Order: sequence, then C-alpha cells, then structure tokens
Amino acid sequence: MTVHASPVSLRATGGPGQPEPGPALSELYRGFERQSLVPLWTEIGDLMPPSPRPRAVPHRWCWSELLGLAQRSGDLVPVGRGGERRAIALANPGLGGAPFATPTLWAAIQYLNPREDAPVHRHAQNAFRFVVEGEGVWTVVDDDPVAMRRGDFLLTPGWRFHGHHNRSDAPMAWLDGLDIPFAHHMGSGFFEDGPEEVPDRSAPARSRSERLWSHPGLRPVGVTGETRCSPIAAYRWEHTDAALREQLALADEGRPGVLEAGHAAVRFSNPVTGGDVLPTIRAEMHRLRAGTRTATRREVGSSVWQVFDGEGTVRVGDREWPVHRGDLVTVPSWVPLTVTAVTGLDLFRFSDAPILERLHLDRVELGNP
Ligand code: 1HN
Repeated sequence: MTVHASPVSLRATGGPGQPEPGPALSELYRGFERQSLVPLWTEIGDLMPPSPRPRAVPHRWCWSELLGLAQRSGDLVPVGRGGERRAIALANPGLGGAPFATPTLWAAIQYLNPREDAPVHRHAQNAFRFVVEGEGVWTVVDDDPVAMRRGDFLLTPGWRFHGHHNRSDAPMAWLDGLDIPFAHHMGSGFFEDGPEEVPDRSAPARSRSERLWSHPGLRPVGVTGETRCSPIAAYRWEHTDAALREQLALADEGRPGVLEAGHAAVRFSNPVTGGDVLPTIRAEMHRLRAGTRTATRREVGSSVWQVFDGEGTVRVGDREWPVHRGDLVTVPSWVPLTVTAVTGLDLFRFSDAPILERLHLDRVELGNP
C-alpha cells in the first residue's frame, strides 16, 4: 500500500472525480498539510485497489552468498549483549530498506563460531529456527537445551528466555524466522535481557520437551498443554522425512494422501490443538518428485520458501529463478507461485497464514490469473 505519495500530481491535473486546480484549491490542500490531514479523493486508488498490490516484491537470495557474508561477519563481528545475535536479515527490496522479508515476516541467516555463546534474552516476538546444514549448536529455551541438526525445525515461542551455544569445533549457520515486522507494525514488541550466567550447558540428544511431547499420537495425561504455541521445541528431520516419504509411497500404491501428483506436504502442528505451531507463523515441508510442476497458486498473505535439498525453478509473478540448496524466495501477497522440480526437491516454507485466517482475510486462487 503506497500511502506516502503526495497529492501534488492530482492537485495539478484535476481529472475524473477530482476538483479543478486553482489557487483556492492549492490553499485548501496547504491547510490539509498544516493540520496533518489527507483527503480520501487523492488516495483512494492506492488504499482500495481491486485486488492486493503488495509493496513487497518477489525476490531470491542465494544461500552461497548469504553464507559467505555470514562467515565474514563471523570474522569481524562479535556476539554479545547489545547486538545479541549475529543475524543478517533478508530485506525485501520493495520495503524501503527495512530488515523485513515480507510485511509480516523476518528471515535471517544466523552464524555462530565454534564454542561461541549468544546471550540469553526474551522477546514477545515468536521465533523459529530451521537448519539447512550443520550441527553442534544447542538452543536453550527456558532452560531446556535443544540440539540443532540438519533438517530440524525448532520453536522459540514469544517471551521464553533463550540463548544459543555452539558446543562444537565447527561454525554453524541456520535460518531464523520471526514475526518481528508484524510486531513492529502493531507496536506489540517487548524485550528483556536474561541472566548473564551461561545457561545449562549440557548437550542432550533430546530436549525435555521432546521426551514429554514427541511421541506420535500420544499426549501426556495430566500435563496442561500449550494452546497458543506448540509445546514441542524441535521437530526432527527423521520424522518429517518419513512422513513425506510415506505420502509418496502411498500414492505409488494408488492410495490417497499427497497434496497433488508428485507433491507431498506436511505442516508442523501443535499436538494439543492440531493447529499451527505459533500464533503468527505457519510452517510446512514440501517434497516434489523430479519433473513435478506444482499447480500455480496465489493466496492472501506472504510467505518465504527455502530449498532444503535438490534443484528446481521457482516462478513468482513474472520472476523466475533456478534454485539450489539453501536458496530463499519471498512470495508477496496475491502473487502467483509455481515450483518445478528438476531433481527431487525438498522445500521448507513459512507464512503468516495464521494471522490472515484468524482475521478471516484468507483467500486462495488456483490456476493462472
Ligand atoms: C533473536 O533473539 C534471535 O534468538 C534471532 O536467535 C533473530 C532478530 C531480532 C531480534 C531478536 C535469536 C533476532 C532476535
């Protein structure tokens, strides 16, 4: 939405539905400006387009470039109080330089050197991590150490204390997703430092949250489950991979289960409600067989995709890119998306769908517009 344009051009030209220019009209518009007012008749086209005209644009970031710059940051930039995280945000070129991948979603590459710690803090904003390569970092969420490994999807719901520590001799990079832009627009952000002492430095293979909650179809009796955010701190790749593999295998056996031919998908969900893992963010994993092309689809709300494995092409509106492991693509609201798999292609996706759905603003359209 462009609400920044000055009404100067309309002031000068008149036109349908517009008043005749002249000194009296100019004086009226100066009065509006002095009183911080904007008349609707100069803005209606941008405020009420027939269908969404997002300011965010389709864009692709190459993982190899991100990783090179993150490594260089690792050489030059310390991690500690103040900066808090060595995280480098994707800034959508349509959003005026703000560190926002879309109007609602933050996406960043975060990098931790061997044996390095990122300090403990908490914020109202909801966060997740997705690991496209590497291991060796534990994220400690409210004193529960959670291992991070390739393919894992990890949650840090809002207002939980969290810090990260790299226990290995290799650096590690991963994707952070947060609802920071949404919180920024809403004025809903809060932030607090945590204790200075290093959190629990044990390095268990499974977090306490997984030991309690990550048994398929079984929930602990007598434990009050979280309804706003999933109580599972980490969704492990072995489970995600098996779910996708079985969908495609069932399709081969002529049984239903896949989203569309050659395209399996799972949504990370809250075991207590069956709903999304976070109040503001939906996360999914998609698997396309080599040669599969998805139906073209557009929806209200924005999303970010990251290639987990394989090669393909992603078309967003009138842009098209080849994509490889780690590459990221933004899909603005109501812009059509088509994905084509050259090899087998695994893709992680997150979106603001829970916000749009709760406000009944969601719409989906299949096929080329
Ligand atoms: C944050 O706390 C993390 O916990 C990542 O890893 C990115 C961006 C802005 C503010 C806080 C993290 C962040 C962040």
